[in-house]
Amino acid sequence: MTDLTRYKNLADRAIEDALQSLSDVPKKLKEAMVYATAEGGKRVRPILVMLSAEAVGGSAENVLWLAAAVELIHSYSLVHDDLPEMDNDDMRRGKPTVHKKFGADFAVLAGDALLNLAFEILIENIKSEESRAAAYILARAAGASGMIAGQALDLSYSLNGATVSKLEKINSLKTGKLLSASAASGALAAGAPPHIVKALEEFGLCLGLAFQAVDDIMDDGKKTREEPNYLRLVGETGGKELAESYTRRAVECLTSLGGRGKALNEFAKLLLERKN
Ligand code: GRG
Repeated sequence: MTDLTRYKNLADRAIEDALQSLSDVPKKLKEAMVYATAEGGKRVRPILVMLSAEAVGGSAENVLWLAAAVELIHSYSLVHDDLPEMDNDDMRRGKPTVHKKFGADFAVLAGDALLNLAFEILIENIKSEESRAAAYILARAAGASGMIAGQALDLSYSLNGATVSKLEKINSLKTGKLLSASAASGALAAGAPPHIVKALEEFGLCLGLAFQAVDDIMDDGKKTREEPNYLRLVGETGGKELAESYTRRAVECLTSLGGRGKALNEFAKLLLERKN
């Protein structure tokens, strides 16, 4: 089993460095940004970037810029998602949400600034055609036809008329896009050929669907809004079965990588079994 500690530490340090390198940031804004990104996050997306790069013969260190950028985007999305106007959550990662600690005004600003920092990192690291394409994949995935589209559809989706296939569509945007872009951009920046990038993109998408199904099951009863999720639509057993089947689909996408897909395969199974 691949030891993921090294990848998590690399991601933690890259995010810390990115935040520390910021100058002339008002104190409370910086504190909110650090708070939103520090401890507690599993760093799933950065790990996926690094494992995908290694699976195609690249190095984790060389894609740290992508790893940091995707985690900053993910962190901003959580800060905004927790706001009263969205999911209205008081707690995240076992501590008060950013708006509970710093106020909604600073939570909005901290989220904006994290997203902007991600783009600064991406632009600074565009040094080749591959890195440009990798940065673009991430930018598109986070945008109005990607993660934000998923969030928009999610907000207007009610239990009335909900189906698994509609839910799949929303989740593939809301959660799948960023995971898919993590895998594809990591591989692309490491020089993978188009058919491998495509396979990893599909891997990330299926992984995202599995990830969201597991998340829904774990979130049981914590949601304030009666939104459709796998638990409400198909129950705990049905949700687990779906998560398993999405994971199987994800793992099948790794066939073309042969033995080099082992760490990604193990990672997919670890995410399926996770308890937080
Ligand atoms: C633009 C106003 C505005 C808001 C953006 C786009 C968006 C809000 C939110 C994204 C949607 C979202 C929060 C999807 C949920 C994905 C998910 C399962 C998050 C939890 O991810 P983990 O478990 O979190 O990786 P950790 O804490 O480990 O980092």
